[in-house]
Amino acid sequence: MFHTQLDPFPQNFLWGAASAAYQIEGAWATEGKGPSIWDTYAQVPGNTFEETNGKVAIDHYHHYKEDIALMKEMGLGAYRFSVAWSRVLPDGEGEVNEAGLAFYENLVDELVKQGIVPILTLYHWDLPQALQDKYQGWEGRETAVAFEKYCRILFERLGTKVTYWVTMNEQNVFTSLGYRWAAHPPGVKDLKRMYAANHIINIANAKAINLFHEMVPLGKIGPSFGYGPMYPFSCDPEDVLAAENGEAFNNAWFLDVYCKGEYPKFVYKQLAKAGLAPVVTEEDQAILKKAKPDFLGINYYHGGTAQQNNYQKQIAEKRAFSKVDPYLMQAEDGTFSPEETMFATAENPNLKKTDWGWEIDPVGFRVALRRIQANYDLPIFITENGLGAIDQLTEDKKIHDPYRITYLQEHLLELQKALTDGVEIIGYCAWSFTDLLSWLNGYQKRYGFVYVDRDNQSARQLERIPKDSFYWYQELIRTNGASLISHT
Ligand code: BGP
Repeated sequence: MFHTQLDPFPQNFLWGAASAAYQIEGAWATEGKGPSIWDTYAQVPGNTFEETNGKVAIDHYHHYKEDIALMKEMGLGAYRFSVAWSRVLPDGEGEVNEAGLAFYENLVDELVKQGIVPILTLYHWDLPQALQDKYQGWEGRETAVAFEKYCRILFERLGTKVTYWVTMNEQNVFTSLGYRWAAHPPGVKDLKRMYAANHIINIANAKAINLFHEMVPLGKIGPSFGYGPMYPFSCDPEDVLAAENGEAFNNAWFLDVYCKGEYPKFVYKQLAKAGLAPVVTEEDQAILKKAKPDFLGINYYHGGTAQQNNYQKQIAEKRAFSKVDPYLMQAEDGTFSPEETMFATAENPNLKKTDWGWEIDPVGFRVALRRIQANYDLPIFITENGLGAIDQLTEDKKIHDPYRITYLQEHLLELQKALTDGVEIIGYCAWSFTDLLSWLNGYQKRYGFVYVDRDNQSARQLERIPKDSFYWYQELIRTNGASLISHT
């Protein structure tokens, strides 16, 4: 599809950048903050890359004014950050830590003072350790109740100052890394527990949205989902069906609950057959149905490619030898998960990759935006998109990162095409404003517009140095996106 001329970006388009508390704040045990599951997890040798952790991170807790001054210099319109739950409620549900809350009040005040729109994420993966210990974290319904309490405190204190709120960051990612692959806390490999926790998180998300609509009628709230469109590997109808299955399992399973208040029937049925479906009460259904997000936050890095798998043949063989339902057999012997029987993933030969093997797919960004609009018809806020790379600091203290500029340029051009197609997009937050801690890749995988001088072993002076991409984005913001086309 080709447009002879692209629509300009809307006048009120929000040009932003994003971060998350654990990845930048440091001050992990300062002024009353309680430990989070990430503080605990990162202390176990072998859990993270070269034992990196967020104890100091880039010490944004003590440098936030300096960081906001750089945002102001850049002309940034919006800044997405997350609140560390255990800084506000050290044990997750009891006494408020006023010093912790004050940090976020000051941060928001400073942003507003500098004319930057704050976007507040309520949960970016750092669950209070106390809730993990008491209630098995997201597996306990008590944690959803505690989340509602925590949200109430923030809505009360910041509801008049912050318009945009994000509930859960990438529920799809943190549940699968936490419970399918044991690569994030709580370090479990158990699909039944994953689907059970995922359901409680859905309830927590819905409770937060419902409460927000009572308490902050002028605000906007929605989850941020890590969306990757699924492509069929070929036009073989079996591959097309595999891609449909991939979309359903990877995306609709989450987005339908957020936007329609119910699980997609197809996926639920397959999980039920395998004994993996979550228990959904009538009360749950009512909570989910009532919660309508005002926008969808989308984090876009890449999609995936699906092809038919060879499990069908194996299942048929199993069926021939057994009277047991093959889905149940899979669940019991752990050989297959239901989605593994429905699609296999493949490499896309058309796409280049980052140094960390992530596909680079700007057109997939447009595909994603179009599909989301078509299926859910909500305004979209891009809450993350960016390139992780190894940057070199030159002797004269510069960082030349043309690869990052190219990546962002190509993605934003596709976003502009999607806008021209008719997709409603509120704003775009690049990941990330400063360099920060990558959950599993330490400090050498850098995403920021601003270089932070530290490495995996030493925090050094944490000097902030704008990269070439900083000035490129500054110009883009100044021209409200017009420089995108003139540079193409
Ligand atoms: C998203 C997370 C971010 C950030 C980003 C880059 O999934 O929401 O917190 O970490 O991915 O990921 P990584 O640091 O693994 O490269």
